[in-house]
Amino acid sequence: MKTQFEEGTTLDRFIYETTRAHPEATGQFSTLLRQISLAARMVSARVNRAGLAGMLGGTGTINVQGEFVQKLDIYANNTFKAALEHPGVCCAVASEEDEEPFYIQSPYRSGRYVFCMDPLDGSSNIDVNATIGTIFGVFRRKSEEGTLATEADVLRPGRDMVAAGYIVYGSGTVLVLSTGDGVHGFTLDPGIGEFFLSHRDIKLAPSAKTYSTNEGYWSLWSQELRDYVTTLKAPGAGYGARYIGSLVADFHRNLIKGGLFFYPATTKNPEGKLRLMYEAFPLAFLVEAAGGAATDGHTPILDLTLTELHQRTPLFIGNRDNVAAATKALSGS
Ligand code: P6P
Repeated sequence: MKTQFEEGTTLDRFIYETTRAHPEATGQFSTLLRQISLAARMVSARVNRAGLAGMLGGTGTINVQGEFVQKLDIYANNTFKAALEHPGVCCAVASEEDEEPFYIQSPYRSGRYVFCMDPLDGSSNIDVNATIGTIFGVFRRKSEEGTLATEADVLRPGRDMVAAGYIVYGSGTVLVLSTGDGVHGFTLDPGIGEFFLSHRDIKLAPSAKTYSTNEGYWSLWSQELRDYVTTLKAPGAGYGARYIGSLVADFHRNLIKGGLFFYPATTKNPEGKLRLMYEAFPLAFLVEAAGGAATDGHTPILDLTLTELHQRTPLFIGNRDNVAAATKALSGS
């Protein structure tokens, strides 16, 4: 029987009810979700005080992506890693901020799950108070629990992902999560530090009339993509454009209101800019669970396999028919 969650359900109750439906559950997955919630609340509190707590601005360092690291990036990265290390439910944490995976070892137990994350996506927007967020995905390890995890546990096909979500730190803090059975959103009540169900069973309509991309790269796009976008802008096509420049915020708007987001391959970034493991895979997991689709312009994102930790990919994601139309246009057919 599908558990119906009424408004006012806390995230904790959602976790309890969801895992209760799986008698074989050992409690590791519940603990993992609770630790994600804890880290999310800690990062939310810090992001919302950043201006006051001297957390704005850069650290003066550059990360493995060659991106200028903001103080909040480091705080978010360390906070999620610390929350996931000691409970013994994770064996590895792969982060946009770290060149190599963080393999959990003694004195902590090497647990069942591999956690991948962009700890603070859109961080270039921090100093202008635009919405930023954490994107994460979860795999079940392949190697034996209790042993040191290996690269084979981390470099996985997208279809191996068992859960994914994100937290947007905006006008409110919203955690959106799927464990494979629907997509649900929880809004933080900062007064009591609890997430409450606010977006039950998010579903995307087959199509939408919004597109979201950085058109400043027009001259770097393929001719097929320019021709496609021209049809969206044609008189009477009825499309609107929205672009924040923070993937997690652009995706969240489109998940709630509908829309096609794309960050394509360009002559400057032939592999695209966005990362496969901890941006495209989690968002593709969510969008498919909500009835949408995600491709790299040709192949469903979740059909791809990670071969390099920080591998990049073009990304077309959103309502099913919009993604299909864009993908068809890129094929030149
Ligand atoms: P551009 C933010 O830096 C980010 O990684 C994503 O969050 C966002 O979608 C993209 O880059 C924006 O890139 O080239 O449009 O500034």
